[in-house]
Amino acid sequence: MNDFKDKTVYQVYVKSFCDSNGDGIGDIKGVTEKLDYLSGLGVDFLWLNPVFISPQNDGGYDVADYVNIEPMFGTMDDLDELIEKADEKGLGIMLDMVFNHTSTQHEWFQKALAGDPEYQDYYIFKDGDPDTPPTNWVSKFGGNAWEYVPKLGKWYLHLFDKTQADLNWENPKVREELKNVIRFWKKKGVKGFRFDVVNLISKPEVYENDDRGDGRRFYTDGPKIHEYLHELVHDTGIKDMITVGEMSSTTLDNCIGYSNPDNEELSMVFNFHHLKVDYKNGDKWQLQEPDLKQLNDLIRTWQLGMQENNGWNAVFWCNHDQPRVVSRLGDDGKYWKESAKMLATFVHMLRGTPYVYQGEELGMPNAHFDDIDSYRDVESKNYYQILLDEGKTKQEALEILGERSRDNARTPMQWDDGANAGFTTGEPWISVPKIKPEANTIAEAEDPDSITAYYKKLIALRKELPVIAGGTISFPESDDSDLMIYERSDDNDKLYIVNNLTDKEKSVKIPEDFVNAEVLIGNYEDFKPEAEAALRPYEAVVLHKKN
Ligand code: TEU
Ligand code: CA
Repeated sequence: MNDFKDKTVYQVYVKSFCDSNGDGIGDIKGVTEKLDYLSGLGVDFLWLNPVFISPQNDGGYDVADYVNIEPMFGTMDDLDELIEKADEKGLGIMLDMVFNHTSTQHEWFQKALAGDPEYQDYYIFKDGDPDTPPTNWVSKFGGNAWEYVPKLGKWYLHLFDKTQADLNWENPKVREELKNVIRFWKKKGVKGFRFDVVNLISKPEVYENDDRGDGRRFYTDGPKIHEYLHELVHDTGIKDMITVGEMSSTTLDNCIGYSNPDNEELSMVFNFHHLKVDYKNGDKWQLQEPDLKQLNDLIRTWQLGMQENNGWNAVFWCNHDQPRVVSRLGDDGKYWKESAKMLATFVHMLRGTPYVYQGEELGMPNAHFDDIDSYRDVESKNYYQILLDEGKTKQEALEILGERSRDNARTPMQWDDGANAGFTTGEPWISVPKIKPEANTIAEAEDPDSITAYYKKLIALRKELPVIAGGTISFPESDDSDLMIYERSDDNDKLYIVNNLTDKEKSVKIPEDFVNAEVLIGNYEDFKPEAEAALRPYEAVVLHKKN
């Protein structure tokens, strides 16, 4: 079930990738136009963010019709063409299945609103009086997670925006409808699926207040989650396709369950624990410096835990919800190139299937927006208001958004250094960051030492040297959390990977076996693999020996 170890997935946030018709919004034809660029990177799959009919209250994660294309992104013919042309270049298309909730514009929800009890049972409606929501659960986008519908005298659950109503997976009809969506796209020739917040679909039997938190403990990795996933995958016959689940606030044990091939659930999972090491008190909206000790511990625990139990991770730093990693854990100023390459090495040498998010391979930085009007994301706008209500000044609130907003990742793909970075000939729906115009595809194609060139090497090495895809991972004893060190090994080869996570010079002890070993790849010239080796700021190096 896991033939995806030597593959690399590239994520395309269609809305910001390439605009083919000058309306300022990226579209499916734009992706087709750039297939040469994408296949040139050496990646195997393209995961497209949702392109289905949607009012776009949450960037397409509010789906109103799962089997038709949102006109701003193009037509079904456009998607058919993309699937076909991508296939010719050896690129498989993966679609994003948002099955925890639908848009309130979806026909099912509209029928429910019109009073049809059959469709009310597609969602989670609870009777109640208008002043007291059924529980105190908090929406991931802020505020209470229930919305009252006066004419029905009922509340409905929305773990995200109030226009994203949670589906009732207890209802077998709902499960069958969603299977039909998978069957439809499978027939179209898509090669895989990403399942949005899929570990939130199984809700508890009893809805009760959470006296210790925001309610997530009741529905995260919920009671029937493994059963539902197995059923979805088994009944649609997709167990041999690439499938990745987005797992919100999950546990290692559950992720082993989701991805161990014996269970016939998913081929791999995303978790986000390593992307919370700069959350103060676990709160995304409170800033702190990244805790490198915690980062080291999390990587070690998850890598070893998944390995021991035959689980499989999707490994990544970036997606459309996360700030740009070079700004976050690296340095988008002085050590821009070095830190971007080090972070790439870190992820691509781990045990797991790597995901590259558009623009990451260019070292695109955070948006660095300095006014609220530049933001587009519903979560960012909600939290701006919440932060002001909590007593923060506008300046403070903007500073937090500057670090944490999802829009940091959603700025236009930088094709060149011209107007709007070559993304559109019109007015882009969101602006290009002011810094780093040099992070563009033309400049990087010309520079053999570019961040893109480095990503290409990493992606190619995965196919050339099997130990990267299939080797075991181990972690030497180390008490220096400024460094991320690990070893990969199979019958033929072994690798020693050292990453300096800081802008300081560091020294590292190289084990005897690897002293004077070949440097497979690194982000500086002339690394000397001596017993006591010197590392430059953000230096990454992979040492290679025959086993
Ligand atoms: O995201 C799930 C999710 O919980 C987050 O990454 C979320 O953006 C973050 O926790 C908020 O602080 C997925 C999609 O990737 C995201 O774009 C959607 O908004 C969300 O589900 C709802 O469909
Ligand atoms: Ca367009």
